[in-house]
Amino acid sequence: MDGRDLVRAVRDLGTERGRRAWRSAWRHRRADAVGLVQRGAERARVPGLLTGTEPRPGGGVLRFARSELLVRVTAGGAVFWGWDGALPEPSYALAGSGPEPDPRAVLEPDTGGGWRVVSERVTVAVSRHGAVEVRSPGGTVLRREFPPRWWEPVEAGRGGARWAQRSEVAADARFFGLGGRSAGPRLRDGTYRLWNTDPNGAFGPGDDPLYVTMPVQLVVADAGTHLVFHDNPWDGRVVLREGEEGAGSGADRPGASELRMEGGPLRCWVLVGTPARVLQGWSGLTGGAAVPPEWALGYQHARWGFGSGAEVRRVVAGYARRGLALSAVHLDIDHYDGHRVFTVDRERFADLPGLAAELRGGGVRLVSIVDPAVKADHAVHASGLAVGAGGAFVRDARGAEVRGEVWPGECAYPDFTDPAVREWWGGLYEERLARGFAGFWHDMNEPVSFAPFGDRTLPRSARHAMDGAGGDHRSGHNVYALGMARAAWEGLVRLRPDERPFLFSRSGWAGMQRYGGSWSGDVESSWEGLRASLALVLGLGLCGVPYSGPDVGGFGGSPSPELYVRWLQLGSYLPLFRTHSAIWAGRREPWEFGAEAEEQARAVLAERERLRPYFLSLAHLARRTGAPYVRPLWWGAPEDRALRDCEDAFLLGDALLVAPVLECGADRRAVRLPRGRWYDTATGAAHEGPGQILLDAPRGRIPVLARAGSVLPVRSPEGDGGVALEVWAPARGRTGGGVVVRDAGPGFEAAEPERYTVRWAGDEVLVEDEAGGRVPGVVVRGAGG
Ligand code: MIG
Repeated sequence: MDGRDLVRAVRDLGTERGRRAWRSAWRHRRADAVGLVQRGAERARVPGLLTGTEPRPGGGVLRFARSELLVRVTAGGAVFWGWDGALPEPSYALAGSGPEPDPRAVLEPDTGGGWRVVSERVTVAVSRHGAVEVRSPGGTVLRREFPPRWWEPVEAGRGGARWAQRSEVAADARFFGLGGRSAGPRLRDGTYRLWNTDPNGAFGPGDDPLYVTMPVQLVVADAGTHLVFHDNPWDGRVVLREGEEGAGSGADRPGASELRMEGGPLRCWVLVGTPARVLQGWSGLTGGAAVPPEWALGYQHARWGFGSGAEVRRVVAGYARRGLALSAVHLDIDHYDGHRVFTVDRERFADLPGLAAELRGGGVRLVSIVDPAVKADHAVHASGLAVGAGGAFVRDARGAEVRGEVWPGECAYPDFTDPAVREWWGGLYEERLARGFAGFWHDMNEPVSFAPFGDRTLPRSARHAMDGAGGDHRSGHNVYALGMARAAWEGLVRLRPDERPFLFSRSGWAGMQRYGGSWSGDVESSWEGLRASLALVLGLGLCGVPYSGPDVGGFGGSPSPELYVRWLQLGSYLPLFRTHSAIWAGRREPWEFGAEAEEQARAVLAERERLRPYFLSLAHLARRTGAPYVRPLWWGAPEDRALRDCEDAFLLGDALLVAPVLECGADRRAVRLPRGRWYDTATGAAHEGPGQILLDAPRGRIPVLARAGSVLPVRSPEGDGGVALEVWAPARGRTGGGVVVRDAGPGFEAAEPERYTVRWAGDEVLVEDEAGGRVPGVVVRGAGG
């Protein structure tokens, strides 16, 4: 424990909750002392030399002296390989059973005694020592994985193997992903742990790991882009070192990544291609992202500590009176009865259905926080005990319920890796729907158990069903929140089949996008926190989770009006646009920051409303194509190194480039442009990329540029609530176009993409639909220049 933890631990002894947390932490330590098998002496192993091969669909099995490797290239170009008999299934990340093998991909001899599988999109080559290379169709090596090493207990029955694998990438490569990392989006040299963690208080750029970790790396280099996913939820570490060109005596030093896992299968998927292709492949593997309901793309206000229904009414009325658009209000744990999940404090929130209906009349939805831990004295606990053979809650190695300490007091934890438990839990949302809640916000699901020392989660020896496979918390921890999200999603779809659920979760793992999004958790109220919150959204998007956003203003502090407005401006271009704050933090209503800030906020909220159809279209496109709404500038030009290193701006869909102000006192900023013409949406001025320009960024706005030729759906200027197409003129002699998806309803109705082309016809910009028909009522901008 470091000094800060020690101080906290001693201080905690002075409170009842603190004393209970001490007891809980001791219990967990004891549980592990008796429940975790000591590994004893370990023996190291490497594959040894290749002894034989056997063809299989899409590749084959390569036998080595002390291991074997299955290589399979699939029809879509995704590559799977698994050591020691690992297969693609079972997997918590995959949406189905994985793509079919490519019938044309066969294992054939390579030079140097190795073997390879050649396919249209990728070549996989295996050396006779067990190194695996992924090459582009042109033969360039994108990634080289050295033979893995295992460490196994010498004595049988003392646990599985730990393993490590080292890889190399190009010297110019940049690393992204690994889930939500505050230090990103570009992941610099360092160690990144794979263990979902509540940082316990506000976090900044230096805090790692955070709530959502994933063994997913997106690597961008001149030679190409690839995504590598080690499908293994165990605790692990990734050590990254960027390469260097002309290092040492002028030779390149490759980029290096080393993965060390505490257990679990050694298997991985690799996707290669353009960023768009790679993300499309990833969403094909792990499932399309849930499309949030239309209202969840509007502005939302949350607070821990609203205190009462009356205060909620006051806040909502404040927005309405000032004509500030508000889409939803989120109730935190203080609306529960004694912090018990699925209850309501009837004194302070009397008639919640009435409040919900009243807000609904004004177009405002209610969202409920949902914590996984269930207080031991709660009726929900009793109902959980009746689930399946042994009850719904996680047990220890001796069969006793594992108890932890959370907000309600002593709690039990549903085992979301058990299908019967998921079904029971999903049914509990019926109570929430009956109270009038329209959406759900999952918190504390790393999962957290307060502890003055040791890990603030369940003991590693705690048992999980692991969907029939059986396991302990070492394998169940990182997929805990994923299972909770699945339970809620499936329950909500059962309970309310005609509406898409709105769900977002603090913790999660690869594949969580199937059930909803995420948010950046307790990001600190500082300029560093503002920057970190963008890094998280970008990083999660590149790991396949497109819907997320920060607590506007930061979680725990009182931002200055300037910081608040800058945060609101950034947040308004991110999918989840929500302000939130801790019970001890300053207010976040726009009018609390003075008249000037209020006016600036008004413009921000109005513009978000105008762009809401665009966000909805991006949500549908994210599900269909895997492309996140929020993309790094290099998305369409990964070979542009300057873009690769640009971390303070992003693309919103195909049409917009957003350059938030992330520095205190700035009133202009440099903006790096990808190739092509870009219009400053505030002035209409056209700029030609690639290159860097300087733009004004007065307190009231941040630079937003529109790509020439783009088409985006916006709220109609007629004020009738309809959708209009906004089109930005292509450069003369060029054409443009775009894909727009509109909601076909609040449910799962198929929404068909509409494709438009844009061209000059004489002095006019013409927009045509797929049938070549001229589209009327289009707002054309940028045609004057
Ligand atoms: O231990 O529910 O990140 O958004 O307001 C803190 C209270 C628990 C942490 C969440 C935060 C939420 C708070 N929760």
